[in-house]
Amino acid sequence: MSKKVMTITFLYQSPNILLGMKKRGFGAGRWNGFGGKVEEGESIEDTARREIFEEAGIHVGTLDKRGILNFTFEHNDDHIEAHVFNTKDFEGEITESEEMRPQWFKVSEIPFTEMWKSDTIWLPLFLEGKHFTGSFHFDESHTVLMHGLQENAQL
Ligand code: 6OG
Repeated sequence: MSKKVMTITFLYQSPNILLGMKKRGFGAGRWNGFGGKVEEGESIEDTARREIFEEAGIHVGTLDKRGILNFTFEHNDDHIEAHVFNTKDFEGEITESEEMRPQWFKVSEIPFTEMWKSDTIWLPLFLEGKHFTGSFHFDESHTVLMHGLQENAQL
């Protein structure tokens, strides 16, 4: 099993959340947070900063680590360990990139039907300000076959 460590970062300050429409690669056609793979020699937080800069053109301030999620798939050996962050402050102008089209949403208007189905399960905890760990197992059409999710006092 090949494990890939990845980041997912949101800019969330109730009632607004910044999502990006993924334009290419894994998860294309879905709204998501910003992020990608941790590269060799990079800390996970460095990755979160680099990816949101590459994908949305902004430099972010304090990053709040909010969750660790494990994603596995019935049809292959991939294992994604995703580290979920929130940030409330940023510098620069939010800009569309080749990979992402950023857009602000009201929390009440988050487009869950155009996101990973598992987001419906864990994003509510994120929005409530909780810390969490979870595991999600998907079939080939990205339906969630099994999952576990727990709230943690801290990570
Ligand atoms: P690149 O491979 O394009 O980064 N990602 C997921 N995000 C959510 N919400 N659910 C999932 O369930 C995900 N699997 C991966 C991590 C891929 C980006 O997609 C995220 C990265 O931010 C399976 O570099």
